[in-house]
Amino acid sequence: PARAAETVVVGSKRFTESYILGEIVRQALVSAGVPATHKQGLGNTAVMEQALASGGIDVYPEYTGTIARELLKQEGSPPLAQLQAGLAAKGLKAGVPLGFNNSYALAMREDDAQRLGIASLSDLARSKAPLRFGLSHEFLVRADGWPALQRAYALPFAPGSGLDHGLAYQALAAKQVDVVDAYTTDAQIARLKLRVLRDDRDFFPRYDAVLLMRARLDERPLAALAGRIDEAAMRAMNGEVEIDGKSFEAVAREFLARGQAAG
Ligand code: PBE
Repeated sequence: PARAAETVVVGSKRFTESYILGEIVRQALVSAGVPATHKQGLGNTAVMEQALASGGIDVYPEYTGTIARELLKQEGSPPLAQLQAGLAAKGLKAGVPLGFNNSYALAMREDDAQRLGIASLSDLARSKAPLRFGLSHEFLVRADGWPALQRAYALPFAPGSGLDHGLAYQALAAKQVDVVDAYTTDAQIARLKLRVLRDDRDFFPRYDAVLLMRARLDERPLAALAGRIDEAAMRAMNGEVEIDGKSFEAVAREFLARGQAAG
């Protein structure tokens, strides 16, 4: 008898967008006849890399800038093709560029930003206002995170202790903190009327969403996802979960159904 196809294990990081994309990947595989499960919200980048290395997962949604800085310790904004050699040395590959960039940025409440005249990170560095920072745990320690950003702009602030990314927005809304690290496709940016500060020294690389996977995984069943999600579409799906309260599963299912209809 034919052996049952091996189940592909999809992973996701611990924030809304990653859960949605992980669910899209799982459902796309199942639709293509590939059995797949989704281990949701496993942790930060280091945890995900470990899970791929140990075989705990086979694929998860990641971002080119994160692969460059965190996995490969590369500078600049290397395009996908330039990441493959370094990934291959780790038994990994990246593929299926989804079609959007999701960058780190610093954000403030729009009214504060206006009152203080802060539009860019250089403006922030010049500000004498006693701003309280609410930065996510991972941002505080990443190569493309706070320590290097503080040096690049000479930011005269102490960041305080780390917050969960979702809780940082709640703290900002409750005026417990004044500056957070945002992800630029977060639905909370518009919802909470935040201003994303311009990165006028081009500190952050591009963070194009891709799928990071074990080198031996057959990515062909996922190829149709390439280029299918632009920034507006990703922001809208993040909002369907965070603002409208839909499940990751439903948002993914509706996304894939739209693709079917479009042919
Ligand atoms: N991002 C933007 C980061 C966090 C900020 C989604 C590219 C990441 O998960 O690596």
